[in-house]
Amino acid sequence: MLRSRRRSEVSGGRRLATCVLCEAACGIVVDVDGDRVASIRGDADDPMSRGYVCPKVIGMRDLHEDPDRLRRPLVRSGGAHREATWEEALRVAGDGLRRVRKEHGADAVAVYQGNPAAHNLGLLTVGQIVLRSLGTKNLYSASSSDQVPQMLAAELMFGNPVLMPVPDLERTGHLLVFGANPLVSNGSLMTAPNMRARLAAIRARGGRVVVVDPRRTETAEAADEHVFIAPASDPWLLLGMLRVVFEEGLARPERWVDRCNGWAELEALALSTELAAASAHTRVPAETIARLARDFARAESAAVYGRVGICHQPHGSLAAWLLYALATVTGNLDRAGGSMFTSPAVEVTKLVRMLGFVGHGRWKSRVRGLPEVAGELPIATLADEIETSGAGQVRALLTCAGNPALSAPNGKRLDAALSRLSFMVSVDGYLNETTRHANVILPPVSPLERSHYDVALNAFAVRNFAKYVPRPLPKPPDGRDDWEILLELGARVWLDGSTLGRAARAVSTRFGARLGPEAILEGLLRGGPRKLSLGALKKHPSGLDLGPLEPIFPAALETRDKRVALAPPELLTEAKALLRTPVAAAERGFVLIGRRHLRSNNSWLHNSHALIKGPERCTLMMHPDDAGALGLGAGASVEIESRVGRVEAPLELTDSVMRGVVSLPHGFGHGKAGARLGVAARHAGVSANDLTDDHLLDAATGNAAFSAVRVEVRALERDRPGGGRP
Ligand SMILES: Nc1nc2c(c(=O)[nH]1)N[C@H]1C(S)=C(S)[C@@H](COP(=O)(O)OP(=O)(O)OC[C@H]3O[C@@H](n4cnc5c(=O)[nH]c(N)nc54)[C@H](O)[C@@H]3O)O[C@H]1N2
Ligand SMILES: Nc1nc2c(c(=O)[nH]1)N[C@H]1C(S)=C(S)[C@@H](COP(=O)(O)OP(=O)(O)OC[C@H]3O[C@@H](n4cnc5c(=O)[nH]c(N)nc54)[C@H](O)[C@@H]3O)O[C@H]1N2
Ligand code: SF4
Ligand SMILES: [Mo]
Repeated sequence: MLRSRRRSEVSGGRRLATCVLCEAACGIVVDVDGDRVASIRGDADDPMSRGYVCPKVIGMRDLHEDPDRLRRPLVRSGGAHREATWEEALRVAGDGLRRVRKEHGADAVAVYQGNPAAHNLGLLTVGQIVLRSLGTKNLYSASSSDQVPQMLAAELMFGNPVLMPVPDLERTGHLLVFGANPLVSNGSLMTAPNMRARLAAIRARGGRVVVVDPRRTETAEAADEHVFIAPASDPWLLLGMLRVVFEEGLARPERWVDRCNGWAELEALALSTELAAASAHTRVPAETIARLARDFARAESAAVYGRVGICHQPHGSLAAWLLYALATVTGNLDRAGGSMFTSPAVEVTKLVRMLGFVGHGRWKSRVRGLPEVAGELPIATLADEIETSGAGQVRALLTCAGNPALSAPNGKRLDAALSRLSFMVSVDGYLNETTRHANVILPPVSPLERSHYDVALNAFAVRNFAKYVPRPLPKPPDGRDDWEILLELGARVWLDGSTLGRAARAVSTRFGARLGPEAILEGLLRGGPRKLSLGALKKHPSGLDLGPLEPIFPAALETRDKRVALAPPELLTEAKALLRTPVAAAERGFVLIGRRHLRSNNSWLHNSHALIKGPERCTLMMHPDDAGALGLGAGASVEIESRVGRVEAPLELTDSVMRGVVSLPHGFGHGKAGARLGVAARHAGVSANDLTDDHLLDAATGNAAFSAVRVEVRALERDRPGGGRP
């Protein structure tokens, strides 16, 4: 009876929602049949995605229905995890963290937040407040294996780390892409569903799309031009282009020169760049560098866009800065068709200022002295902080929506370090490579069971847009949102189990729950520039179009003098030093780069059969001529070795990677003991981050320089002539 009533409540349901699996944030229609998801399709009324969805959208259903997804908390006892009630799990988790904090201080408890936190309303509001108020210097996130170089450049130039320009795709006449593959990633720091159609539209109106990448990617194939570049050399290419811009009088000072500091310093730096040296470092012919510059500067309007490929470099912050500088000096910053800034309904710039994100270098990591950026330390040094004894040593860890054992540089070392922690808690829906080390795993509801507003992503949309969706499916009776878990856990860490502590906890959780993400969102919307409200948004269940991007400077500039800092001193100094570095003599081996797959998302979603099936993906791509020189044939298995580790993978020969470069996707390396990922374990692959180096970092931020790792590749011993194992 009860069951049939519940069924009828949701049966025949058609729910509007947002796909949270990538930054495109497509509008979806979820057809519900009983308590099962019958189908998911694109929402034609969503003003941003207009019915578009990619093949990955099926992950929203598979994730929801995955039998391996945890519905109840797990507590480790002995060597294995067992199910526990929420009361028990939260008590054990709270007691464990509080004990370490009390005995060893706030810094002894580290926090790591992963990528999906950026797609989660509760984690971006209540979650951030709780985690930041733990008062630990040991805050880490996936940002330092991703975008902090771009955040630093934005903060230094424009005054706020989230004031990052996005390409005005709807109007641009020329799109120059560095180190991004939006046809596969579906765009990042650029919410723009259906990139294939958007690129085609630019070309159809006579515009040009150019891609600079060490691999001829899916995006490069769809562009007018692809330029191979030696990995980690983008600052050289950008300096070369800037030289041509200034030397040939292609700069457009009229709009920006009076609103910038450092124009002359940037010009002098650019003019001191030798094109021949830029060419030698990048392996891009000097004529090509000059032509790229001319095409960009002479275009009616031009937008330059760069993503993880430019951040994963030892001079990633230089690359990010020079990219924004190129937009500025060619007159394309904050101008229709150029690199513009979104005006979101929630002022994320204010929110991050409130949360303490604005700033860098205010403190340093204990062991390696690496700088904080936006209040966080580089994930590359978490293992050092766990392994190195002394005051301030990390002894406990709280992870939330992250899988650093697979995603962090030198993941194998971090994986081993996790097993040495005295206590660990994970807020995550899976027992995976990271959470298997946790004493307690606290699983949130599935994305289809929670409400959503893209607080972060809306701030990087190529059109102004706002959309709120209530929970598409009812919350299961025993289910908890991420933010509820963190709020309750936070209360237990701050307050002990005494009667007074219990009473205070009850009040704080009840009060906090009343506040909740919706109440915070309501405040942010009403206090925002558009004075919206949840009520107003609910009248537009497919989303509210707020119009094309508009110029926002100088009013929105957050630098003290309201001017763009075109030559931030610390980056200028680093660039001058870079210009003095000679071209390295030909080194043995290869440079390793990564790649993403349309049907995947970092390390997760590999547990969906529909998404993972098909040919083996965790292959090492190599140019056929390089393979020939090594005597390696197609189908061979190879061992790949770096300073930090060694893995084996099947070889895939393709001339889409440049010579001297090999590519291995990250996010594999499943099948570890203690994890519970039935499907993924059958497609285990190896982890690229067992090769990447926790000592190869962006100089200014400590961001992982994944694209600068050198590896040796050789035939597996057992495949070598005369090899073989007894
Ligand atoms: N070699 C190499 N390494 C890389 C990269 C690369 O290009 N090359 N890319 C880097 C980049 S850009 C990133 S962002 C990082 C990602 O690094 P991470 O965020 O650490 O890793 P993910 O694989 O995204 O893991 C996401 C975790 O969140 C959980 N999860 C999913 N949704 C939710 C939710 O709603 N709530 C909670 N609580 N948990 C959830 C999943 O179960 C999974 O455990 O990897 C980085 N690592
Ligand atoms: N399907 C799918 N979508 C995803 C993800 C996923 O794993 N799968 N991950 C999500 C996440 S967390 C993020 S951050 C975004 C990332 O979004 P993107 O940045 O668009 O993702 P990538 O495909 O890693 O693109 C980076 C490109 O940089 C190139 N590259 C590597 N090194 C260099 C270099 O030194 N210079 C230059 N110029 N190029 C270089 C690589 O060959 C690659 O083509 O994607 C998101 N979307
Ligand atoms: S592009 Fe695909 S994965 Fe990304 S939001 Fe849209 S449907 Fe979801
Ligand atoms: Mo990312």
